[in-house]
Amino acid sequence: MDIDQYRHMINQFDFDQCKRGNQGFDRILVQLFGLLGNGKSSFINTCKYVWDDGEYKNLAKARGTLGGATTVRMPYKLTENITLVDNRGYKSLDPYETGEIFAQLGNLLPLGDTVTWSRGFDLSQRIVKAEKEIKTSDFIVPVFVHSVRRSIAPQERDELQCVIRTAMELTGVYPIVVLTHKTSGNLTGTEMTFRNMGVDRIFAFENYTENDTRKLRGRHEEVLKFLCEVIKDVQFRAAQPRDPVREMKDRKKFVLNFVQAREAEIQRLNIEEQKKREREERERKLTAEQEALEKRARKEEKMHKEEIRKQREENRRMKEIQDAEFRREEEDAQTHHKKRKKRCVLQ
Ligand SMILES: Nc1nc2c(ncn2[C@@H]2O[C@H](COP(=O)(O)OP(=O)(O)O)[C@@H](O)[C@H]2O)c(=O)[nH]1
Ligand SMILES: [Mg+2]
Repeated sequence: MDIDQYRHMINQFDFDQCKRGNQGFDRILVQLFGLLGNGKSSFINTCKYVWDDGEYKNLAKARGTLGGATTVRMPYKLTENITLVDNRGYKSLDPYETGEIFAQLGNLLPLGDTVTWSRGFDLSQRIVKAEKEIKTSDFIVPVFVHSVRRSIAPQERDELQCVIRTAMELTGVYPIVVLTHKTSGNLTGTEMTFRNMGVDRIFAFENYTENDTRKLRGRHEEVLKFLCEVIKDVQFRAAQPRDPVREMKDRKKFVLNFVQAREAEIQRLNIEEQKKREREERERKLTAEQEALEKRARKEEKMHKEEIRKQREENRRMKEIQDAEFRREEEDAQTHHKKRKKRCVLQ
């Protein structure tokens, strides 16, 4: 296909034209998710730039500092039937952030709303509250955005795989992976990492950015090809019997269960931590008591030894006194005896 054919396909896409009709769907929601600063907003800008074919605009507010600044779940309409969503990027894959990711991906939180990471059951409450505002007619296509500049550590690989698998269970489809910065990193290695996670649709791009807006046919073509692949995927999935209302309910149930399991796990970990702290405190007290006892025993033994030493000293002193007394008495007796003898001689 050439550029015009791609454009035609994208422009013509309509759920009414799908094999089984629209089945209740009226829009493809290309849901971008991924770590902060990996190029989600830039990819939206790129898609808009290519599709609108006008001036480059930083519509999705891609940011250079701290890797990104998207805090609102923003929709960007591409065609009548295709909208791209710039979901809030996350910093880490902790259970709170992943809970929010799944709520966003499941389209359970309103578009255009500020996304805040929340603790406890707050997320469940927000999902329940948002229920009336959310359209069930959106057909979700999850797209994970990752920059090849970022290497993936082994532990992160497992976490990523878990997030991608859960996204698959939630939306019923393996997320498409979009690799950005394709000319300035280890593209082959990164592709391999995602393939090993079970991802089979990977697209690599060099995004158009404010510093790089020169239109390139190859780049334009790749973006249009990506959008056509999204459409083909949707057409394939929409050829099966679908029920958007039930699917939305299932997604809601899935995320609420996730939050509940997360809270139960956090509670279990908290109890374990509390028990560990109590055990450590008890052990610390026992050790302190033991040490105090030993210290007292050592002190008593020292005092006892000191008493014995003093007693011995006293005994020795008494003996010396007695000996001295005895010697003096003896000397006195001798002197007395000599005097008597002398007197007798004189008489
Ligand atoms: N050279 C180049 N820069 C990119 C590419 N994608 C994103 N950037 C830059 O990377 C930074 C973060 O991108 P951004 O789109 O804000 O990331 P987000 O947080 O995922 O939305 C911005 O400075 C972008 O200009 C790319 O493919 N090539
Ligand atoms: Mg962003």
